[in-house]
Amino acid sequence: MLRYLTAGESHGEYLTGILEGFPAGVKVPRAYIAAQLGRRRRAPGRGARQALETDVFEITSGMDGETTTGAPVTVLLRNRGRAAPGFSAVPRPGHADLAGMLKYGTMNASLVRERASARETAARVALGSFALKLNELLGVTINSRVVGLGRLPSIDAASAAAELLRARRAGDTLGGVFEVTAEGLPAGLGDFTQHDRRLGARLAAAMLGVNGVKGFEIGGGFALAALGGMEAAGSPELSGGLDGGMTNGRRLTLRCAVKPVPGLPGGAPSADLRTGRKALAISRTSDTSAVFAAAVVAEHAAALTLAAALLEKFGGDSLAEIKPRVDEWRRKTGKLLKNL
Ligand code: EPS
Repeated sequence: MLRYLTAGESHGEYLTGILEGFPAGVKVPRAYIAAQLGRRRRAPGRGARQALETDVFEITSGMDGETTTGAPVTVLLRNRGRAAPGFSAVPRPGHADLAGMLKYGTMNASLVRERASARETAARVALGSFALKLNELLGVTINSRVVGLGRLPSIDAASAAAELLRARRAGDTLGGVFEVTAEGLPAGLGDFTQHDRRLGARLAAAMLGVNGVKGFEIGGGFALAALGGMEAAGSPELSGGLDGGMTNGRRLTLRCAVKPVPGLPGGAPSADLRTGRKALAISRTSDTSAVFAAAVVAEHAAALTLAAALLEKFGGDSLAEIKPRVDEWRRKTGKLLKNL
C-alpha cells in the first residue's frame, strides 16, 4: 500500500514528508524534485513569500544515491521564512481560522493558520514527484493546466498576467479552474466492487484535499447532467477516462474550481474572539491567486493516487518487477480495446 504523510508549519523550521510503500529501483534525480518544487513555487499569482522561499530540501531516508530502496522516503524542506507563530484572536473570514479555533479550543488563530496554510503543499509536491516519476516510467503522462482565471473563461500567459496585475492593484484576489489529465493509463485501475475502491472517489479526495479547491468534475462533469443519454453515448470522452470507478483506457480528465484567496490585502471585517469587539482581520497572505500553484499540487496529488492504483493492480516491490507486468497487461488489453 502506498501512503504518505506531511508535517510542518508554514513558518516553522521544516516541512516533512514521508512516503511509504514506494517501490525500489526508481531513479528520482534531485534535480527532478527541485524542478517540480520550482513549478509550484514560481507559479503565476504568487506573492512576496515565494521570493523568500527556495524550497531547499534534503532526503534523509529511503534512497541509495538517487534511486529508491523500497524503504520509507523522508523529505525535509527547510523554511526560510521562519518565525514563532505569534498571537491573533481575530479569525480571517474564509480561512480555516474560526473553525480551527473552535475545534482545537484555542483563542490563537495563528496556531491554526500555521498548519492550514498552503505552504504544506510544498511537501506534497516533493513526495508527489516520486509518484510522477513512477507514472512516467510506467508510460503514464500526467499534466495540469489552468483553463480559467477569475471571470476569464480561457487564458493565455499574457491575459493571465494582465488579470493578476489588475486584481493585485485593486487589492483583490482571484479564483480559477484547472485541469489535470493523464494519458497512457492502463485500463482496469480502481474497482467497481466497493464504493471506496472507485478510482473517481479516490481522485476526488485527492483533488478536494488541495487547499482552496471547492469544485470537482470528471470528464463532462456537471455539463453531463444536461445531456440526453443518446447524445452522451456519442461522445465517450465525456466519461473522462473512468467507467464504474475504473480506468477505461482513455485519457483521464479532471477539473477543479479554486476559490479566490480569502485573505484580502486590505483586511476583512471580523471580531476579536476574546473581547467580542469588531476588528479587521489582517491577512499576511500575499498571493493574488492560488490557482496556478494548486494545479501543480493537484497534478502531484493525482500522481500519488494513480501510483497507488497502479501498485495495487500490478504489485511488485521494484520497478524491474512491476514494469513487465504493466507492459504485458497493455499488450493484452490493447488488443481488445482496438476492436471498439
Ligand atoms: C499562504 C500564505 C502566504 C503564501 C503561502 C500560503 O504566505 P505568507 O503568509 O507567508 O504570506 O505565500 O504559500 C507558501 C508559503 C507556499 O510555499 O506555498 C496561506 O495562507 O495559505
